[in-house]
Amino acid sequence: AIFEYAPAPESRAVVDIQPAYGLFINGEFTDGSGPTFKTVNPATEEPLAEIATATSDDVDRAVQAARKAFGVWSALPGAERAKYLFRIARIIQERARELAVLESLDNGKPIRESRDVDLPLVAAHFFYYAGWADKLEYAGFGTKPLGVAGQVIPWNFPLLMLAWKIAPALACGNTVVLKPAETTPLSALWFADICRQADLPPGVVNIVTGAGETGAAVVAHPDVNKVAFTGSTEVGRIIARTVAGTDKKLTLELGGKAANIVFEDAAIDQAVEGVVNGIFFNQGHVCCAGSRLLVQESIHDELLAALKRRMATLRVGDPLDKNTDVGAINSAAQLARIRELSELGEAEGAERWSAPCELPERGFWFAPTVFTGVAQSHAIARDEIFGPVLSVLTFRTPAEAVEKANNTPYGLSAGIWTEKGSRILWMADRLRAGVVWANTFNKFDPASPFGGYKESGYGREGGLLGLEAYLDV
Ligand code: TXE
Repeated sequence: AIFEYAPAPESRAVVDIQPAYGLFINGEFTDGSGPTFKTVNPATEEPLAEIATATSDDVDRAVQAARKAFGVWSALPGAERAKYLFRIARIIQERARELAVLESLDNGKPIRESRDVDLPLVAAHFFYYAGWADKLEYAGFGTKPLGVAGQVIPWNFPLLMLAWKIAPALACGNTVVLKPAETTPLSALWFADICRQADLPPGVVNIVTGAGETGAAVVAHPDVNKVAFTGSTEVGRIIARTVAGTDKKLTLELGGKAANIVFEDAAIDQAVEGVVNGIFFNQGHVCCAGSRLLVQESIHDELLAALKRRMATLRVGDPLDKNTDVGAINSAAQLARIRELSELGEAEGAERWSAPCELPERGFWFAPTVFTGVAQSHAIARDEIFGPVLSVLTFRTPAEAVEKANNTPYGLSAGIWTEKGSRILWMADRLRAGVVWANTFNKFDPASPFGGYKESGYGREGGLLGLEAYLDV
């Protein structure tokens, strides 16, 4: 077995969380110069730890450390860099249980997901890019790294987004200054500890915590050669403006409003599972979430009845209970946004149905919800809700499905459910989305490039193409 789990990782005792954490610069934890802030367990609202804020001076220290380390790291033979990455991957596997509990505490996601999805994928990304480190000449993008990569990541998959960013950067010989999201900084700090455990040379990976200003300081630093961002489209635009006119390379992975398209010939039970996974996985805090269900008119009632029956069986609650399907919303701010858009959905005339479930009194919670009778003009059909809320629209023909699916400024992902192979290919050709799944959803693999069209961003992460973002072509 790759992973050895104890039977019930429901106790936080497997994770030793200290009262306070500093920044990780040049291989050491150091104080930040800004005011500290608390990271909170979203399932209980209890504080987990006090976190440092990196000011622009602190960011400068981190970038200088990364700059100095770049000379050493980029000069190593690829096979040597690979050894470090393999070592990191193995330590992640060894510490998977601890990391899974930590991630669920800080983020609110069900332990079943952090244990079975996030952590295995995190390790897989390091293994995958470790394998490329000594084979870059075969990738076709050249072998020259860019320098210091400034990376800013969101809170929905804290450690996995870190892996997507750091693994390819290091494999190509770059060094890194990474800023995790302010609501989920812990697993990045644990990763810093793993870098020490792996004897990674100091300065190759630096972690600076803080809010948006810290991220802005990383992006704007003149000695940063490459910026990689995952987050909101709004902040993506700000970053694109900051980087414009400089020699920095930029990749952006932004929002989405994916259509999950179910045809009348689909295997209904399988499609229902895919729709549920598409929108309720990780509480819907997923950029590629299947947040719009496009269902062929002839099976609308049947599918909706089956979907509601299935939604009623979802267990919402304690993220550390291994039977939980849907955990806590990551923050009060995100909960407010989900509530606001859901209320707008009702006000605009869509019909709301929420799964009957008892939500805990403390913490940030939202019941799995579906809206029917949604029009394309409704806000819940256009805006990214980033929560466990599904908007249902109907179509009659494949052409109408394509038109509706593409009627969004986003273009990150889409799903097709049909038994007809030729229809899958016909649809996939016409859907303006970076990822198209057929008879499955939310499937990830480090060998497969991921990224968006249109306002979902540019550049690809993962796979061979993921190397391009970190090499001078
Ligand atoms: O995102 P932000 P927020 C979407 C989702 C969500 C909305 C708001 O719809 O409801 O965005 O979430 C850092 N310069 N997504 O406010 O602000 C910030 O500190 C540099 C989709 O959390 O974009 C954090 O580390 N960095 C998405 C990161 O950007 C800045 C995932 C993301 O936060 C910055 C998250 C600045 N000016 C939200 N301002 C996805 N694509 O998966 C903030 N940050």
